Amino acid sequence: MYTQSFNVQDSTGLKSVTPPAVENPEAQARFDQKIDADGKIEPQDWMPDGYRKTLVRQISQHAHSEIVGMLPEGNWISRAPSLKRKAILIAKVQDEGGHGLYLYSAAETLGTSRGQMLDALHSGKAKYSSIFNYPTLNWADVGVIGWLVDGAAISNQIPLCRCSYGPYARAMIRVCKEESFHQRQGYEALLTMMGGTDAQKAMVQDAVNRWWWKCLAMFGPPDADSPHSAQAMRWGIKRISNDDLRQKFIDATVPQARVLGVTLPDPDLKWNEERQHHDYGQIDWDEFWSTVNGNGPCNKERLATRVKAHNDGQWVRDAALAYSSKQLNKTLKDAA
Ligand code: FAQ
Repeated sequence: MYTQSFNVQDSTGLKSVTPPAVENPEAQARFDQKIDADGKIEPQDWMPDGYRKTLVRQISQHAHSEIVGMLPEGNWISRAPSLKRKAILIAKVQDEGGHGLYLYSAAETLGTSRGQMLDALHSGKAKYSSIFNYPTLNWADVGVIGWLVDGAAISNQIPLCRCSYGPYARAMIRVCKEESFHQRQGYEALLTMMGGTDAQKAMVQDAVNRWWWKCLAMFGPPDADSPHSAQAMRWGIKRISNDDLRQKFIDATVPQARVLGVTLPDPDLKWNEERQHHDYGQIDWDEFWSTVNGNGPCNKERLATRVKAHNDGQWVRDAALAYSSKQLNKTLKDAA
């Protein structure tokens, strides 16, 4: 359903960028050669400063998204409608926490510590996905997050399995396998509700109406307004542009909505025979930027919850450090 294929047109509308200054011509030539040959850059390899910074920015934002992304669904663990749904939801939320940890580890290989990344999140300097700043109002929202939010995340993340930076690409392979289970469990939960009462069906449609446009915005600004895309694609970090991924996601989701029996809330959504893609309506980019800049419905609550969880966990980090220093002292004493 969500493939590695390149069956989208080459992006032509990317914002143009000035190539970064060359810091070390010989090393740069070796780096360029590897990128052109579709090779992998590893932590010990020389890399341009801009490449390192772009990766730390993207991977840490991605890690923060996974961790903050635990919150909207986590709210529903104690209210899941059955033991089976509760067990599935606990496993899913736990997986998202694991994804955050692989990603922080991948970013650490670039020389930025987890403490620095978390400080940037907690002080509001670092971004995380806009989608996690909206509330989960009823149980259907949990299914819709699985189907649409995880579906959008997979569409974006599958090409990252071929990212030019080795540790990120390898982390993404496992993440995508788990996201695939997340998408399916959400879709299956919604299929069950759509076979239920009229009230359940209305609940699913209401959740789809509230989440659809927000999911389309997850892919980031249009190519023409995306400051990072052109260079990130030149470096083989991003493989498919924001607009092309958005299009792929829409084309994959329309038939799934039909099977489910819901209407996607866009009167302009229709198949375009000439383009062999669906046309779709206008995304509200003002709302997107307002949310990204901290003014969405749940931004303050999400950040406060993360900061509190981090502070409440200080004793665990202190205990782990005290234990490891005790072990080190013991080893040194035994060796003396
Ligand atoms: N939200 O030039 P571009 C998940 C920012 S994981 C907030 O296009 P880029 C799993 C962007 O950072 C979801 N900010 O930037 C899950 C940049 O700001 P900066 C997260 C956004 O990096 C499911 C500025 O706009 N996935 O859902 C957003 O080339 C269910 C300009 O944008 C990833 O992070 C946004 N939606 O492309 C968990 C995947 N879009 O840094 C729990 C990896 C853009 O200049 C439950 N990341 N911005 O201050 C990426 O692929 C890319 O970073 C993009 C953005 C595509 C997100």
